[in-house]
Amino acid sequence: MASRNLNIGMVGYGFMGRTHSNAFRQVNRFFDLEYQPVLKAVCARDGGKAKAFAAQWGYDGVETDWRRLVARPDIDLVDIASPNDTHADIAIAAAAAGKMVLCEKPLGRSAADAERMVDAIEKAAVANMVWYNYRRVPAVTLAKQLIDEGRLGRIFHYRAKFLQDWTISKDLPQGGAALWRLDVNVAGSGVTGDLLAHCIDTAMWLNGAIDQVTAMTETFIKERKHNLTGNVEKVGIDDASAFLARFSNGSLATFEATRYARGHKALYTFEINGEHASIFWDLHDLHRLQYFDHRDEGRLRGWRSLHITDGDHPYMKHWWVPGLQIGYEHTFIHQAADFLQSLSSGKPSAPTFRDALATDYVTDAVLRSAANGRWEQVKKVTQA
Ligand code: SOE
Repeated sequence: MASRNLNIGMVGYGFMGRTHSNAFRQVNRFFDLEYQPVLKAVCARDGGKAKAFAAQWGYDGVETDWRRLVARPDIDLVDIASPNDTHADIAIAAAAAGKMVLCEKPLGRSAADAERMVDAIEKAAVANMVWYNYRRVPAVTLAKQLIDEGRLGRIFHYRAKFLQDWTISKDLPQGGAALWRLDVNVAGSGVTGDLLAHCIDTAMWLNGAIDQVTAMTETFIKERKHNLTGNVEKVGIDDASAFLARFSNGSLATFEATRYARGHKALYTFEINGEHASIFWDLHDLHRLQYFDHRDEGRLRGWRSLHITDGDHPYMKHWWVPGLQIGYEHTFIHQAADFLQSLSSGKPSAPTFRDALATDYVTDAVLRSAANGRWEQVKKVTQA
């Protein structure tokens, strides 16, 4: 039974505002934690929408200016689930006000934004975390355990893809609610920051730092009507992005993301090939991990399809009975649980802002390489 309240101020009411709010509401029902999130206030410029969101998710009240939310003495933690162009200002102000700060990915629109955020957070010494939720898919966490146990041996290859198809129509406008991801001034980049950032975060968590990249990007639809101005404007985001990479451990990688892969909605996959074993994971089948171990007896050797629903699989003892699956929303609940647990243990919950800066360094290098056609070195994050 939780004994300490943690008052949450949520900024944003879109898709991510919902995933985070759901996590805060559910987490104490399934995890035994000292801290209990209390949904104090949701903040959005549109007061009507903020009120509707507050009623739907059970927030006590609303704010229409994030500066007021950040200044409120009754808020312990500011959670940033608003578009990318708001992340830095809110995080820096919240840290200066002594609040804990959680932030939706990517941390900044660029590494320069993210560096300022890391400085502010660390100067204020406040608890922080970035919502790279796919680390907490039980099958992905199991992949991490298997790699850390050395079961794959030396890693040779890492292959990741994140494929979508929702922006193929040239009539789709850019900008404004739901479509800010297509507006470069708000998003910072296209699929590089939105989708590849997930692949990069998981990849570096599983396989260590990335040293060098060479990339290509493309914007297939060059102009779109802008929802806020009503004018047809140049599209500044990358619609597709692919890169080759070298990891510090000597392994080679390919990464690809696009919103133009007809038939694919959110096909995030990765495959890792090691000396002894290989792993494959697929978001459309997220409760399975494919595992091949060359050391198995020859007659029985083959790809195993592990159903990650047993109590001895990561996180699963908190849910139903073996054989019953969980889904996408649970990854956010796991991340909330790990964060709340970290407040009790005093050990940071990854990915911290500093961890997420490393991902922004890679996405910056990818965009630089796509622009100049050369291999780019990736700037390294030093540990604080
Ligand atoms: C884009 O469509 C998007 O919603 C990303 O912004 C999320 O981070 C990803 O998890 C699913 O796709």
